Amino acid sequence: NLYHVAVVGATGAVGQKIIETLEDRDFPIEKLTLLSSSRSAGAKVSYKGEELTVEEATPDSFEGIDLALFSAGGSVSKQLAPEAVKRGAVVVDNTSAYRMDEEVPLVVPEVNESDIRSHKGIIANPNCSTIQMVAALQPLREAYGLSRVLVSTYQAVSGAGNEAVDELREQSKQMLEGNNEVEASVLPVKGDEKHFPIAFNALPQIDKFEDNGYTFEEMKMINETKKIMHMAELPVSATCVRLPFFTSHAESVYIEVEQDGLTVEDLHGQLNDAPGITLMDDPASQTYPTPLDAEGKRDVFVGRVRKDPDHDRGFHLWVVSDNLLKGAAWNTVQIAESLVQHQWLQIEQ
Ligand code: 11C
Repeated sequence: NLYHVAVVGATGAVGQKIIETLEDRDFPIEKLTLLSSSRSAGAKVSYKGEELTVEEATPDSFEGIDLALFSAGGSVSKQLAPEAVKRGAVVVDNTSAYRMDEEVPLVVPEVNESDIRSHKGIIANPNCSTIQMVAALQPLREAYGLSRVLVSTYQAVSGAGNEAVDELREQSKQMLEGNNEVEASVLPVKGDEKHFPIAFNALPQIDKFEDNGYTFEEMKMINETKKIMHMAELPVSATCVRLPFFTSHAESVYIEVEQDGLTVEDLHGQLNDAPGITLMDDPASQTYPTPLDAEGKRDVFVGRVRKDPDHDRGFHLWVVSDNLLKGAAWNTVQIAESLVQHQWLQIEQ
């Protein structure tokens, strides 16, 4: 079967990667419709050697669409995803608009692929920093149980979109020329009251603050992890930090497992056999993944596996993945492939 697919947000950082990934995977497409806000309509994007014109997304754009991949911000998804579903499309949504909705499966295929089956038209793609962490934790949880997760992130600016990438580039140029009074108008988060330079800096704020003192990004890691892993009671806490590099998020993850007496080699064994995981861990040869290693790759890379010096069931991991691929476009296309493979596109409810 071939499908009529729409990409909503086709000119954005993630939308572009979705189009590239559909092409790389030779996704069974009969027709590809590229949609965006009116601001970007008219732009040309190439797909399989053809120049396609991006059109403005309206409710009627979804007539005849089988599968719509949304990545144009939460408000666009809130407004248009139900319109797409009404017209018979299945939506894979990359925004936070529906992730915590009980009716909407939140899916990382290596962890909970079968949740897709119960969709009612919308499947949510988790936050990038959550996806790579749960993909790495799943094989360990299956083998040894999991009783606690503490994570600190080191996140790339592309997670905040193309404007943040441009801001890092511009500030870096200016600072290297000796001008330290650089202008900041995007990071840490567009629309918040204050902005700080990201070049040669570290910003312990990703997204806005919630009333409990955590940022929304930190709360996403906490809440989404519990939902994806079906572990509502799992203790999870997060500190999310933005650093001045372009692509791939890195994470220092501390976990406590349920089984006693495990070794680093035991954990290596599980990670080596896990789908979508590449283990890069050999301190003797200085082997560990960095954001540059992960850039452009679909896997989640794990290294620096260590046993906690004071806790027999405590382990530390370093988890790195391309935030625009596994963290967004690739996970979205994986969900789309799963919908097609299992014939879950038809809504039976
Ligand atoms: C960042 N994790 O790096 C965010 C971007 O909820 O899909 C992903 C936003 C989302 O800024």
